[in-house]
Amino acid sequence: MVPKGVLSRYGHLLNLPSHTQPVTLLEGATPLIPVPRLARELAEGMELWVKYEGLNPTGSFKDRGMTAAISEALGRGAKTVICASTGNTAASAAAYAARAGMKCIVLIPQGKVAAGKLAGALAYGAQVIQVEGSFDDALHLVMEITRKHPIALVNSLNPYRIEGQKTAAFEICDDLGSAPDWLCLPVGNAGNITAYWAGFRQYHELKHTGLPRLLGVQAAGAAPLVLGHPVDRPETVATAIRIGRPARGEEALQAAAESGGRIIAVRDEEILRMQRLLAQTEGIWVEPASAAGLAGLAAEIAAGHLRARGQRIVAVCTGHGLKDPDIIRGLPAQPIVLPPRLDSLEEVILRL
Ligand code: AN7
Repeated sequence: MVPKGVLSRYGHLLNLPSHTQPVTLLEGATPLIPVPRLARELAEGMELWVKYEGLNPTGSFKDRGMTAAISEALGRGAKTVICASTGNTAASAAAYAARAGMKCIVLIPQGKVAAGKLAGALAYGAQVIQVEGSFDDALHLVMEITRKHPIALVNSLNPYRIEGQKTAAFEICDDLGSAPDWLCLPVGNAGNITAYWAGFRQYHELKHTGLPRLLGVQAAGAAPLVLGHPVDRPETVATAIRIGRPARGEEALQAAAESGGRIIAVRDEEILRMQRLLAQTEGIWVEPASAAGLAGLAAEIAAGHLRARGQRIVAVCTGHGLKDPDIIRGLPAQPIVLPPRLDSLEEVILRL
């Protein structure tokens, strides 16, 4: 089979203008991995899968929407694209812009972007600007500047980002044969949950695949959709979702409610515990934000709010663990150092 990106696989289902000129890194077709050992840790009799979006070309789900947004911008003749980002959007925009031969400018909150994401944006040749403020400040700036200058905005306010990101919902239905009972995912700027809901609804109308309930999960220190008001100084270890004014917040709340699901918050400790549990029971290492969906699922099951028995549940793990190596370097378990001697090695091994 010839490898394809999401536009050639699902383009006929996406609302993209005819001037769109495909720019792809063969994103999508990420694995839906059964995680039975983790499932047993959380509840009896539940079927659980991880949609491992960290395996996209730049290491996050953002590539699905970015192939669409950059393809549209290129076809329209844009020379420069811009975005605000907590990191993954920046790396993705930088890569697709490079492939399209366009300039890319990214605004990131100073000191709050994980090392692998900043490195990516620089490696792909973007002009990186650190803003002395939050993601929300950066997003405000790029919205203003794109009103004044002919620069294409590729944040998820761009409708083509949502079109591209719908393809993850299509893939899940194609892999399972129908929609799962629940879809759990992290929520930051709220583009992804909006796109999933649009994708599931479209597929259901077309193929009667059913609809999942959505469990959107924010970090407790950055949970405007749970609190019901913006958060001026969002804080969380999951820097990807350190967002206090989600651009598509209303749509996210509506999607969750329409689906019969909800948006909840989990503490940083729960996120980090789930990151470790997933890596150490299933061999799947994701960045902290990406463990939030599963952490929320675990919390809902433990609180008796979600009966998991007999349910088919998909957790979206949005970004790769390699994006944020510093989190792991801060954990108690670190390498030990030994002289190159057999007796020293034996001593350690016998203690394990
Ligand atoms: C790994 O890159 O907002 O709710 O600027 O990187 O659609 O925002 C990233 C968000 C979840 C939340 N998981 O998705 C950005 C940015 C990871 C992320 C989210 C992000 P949205």
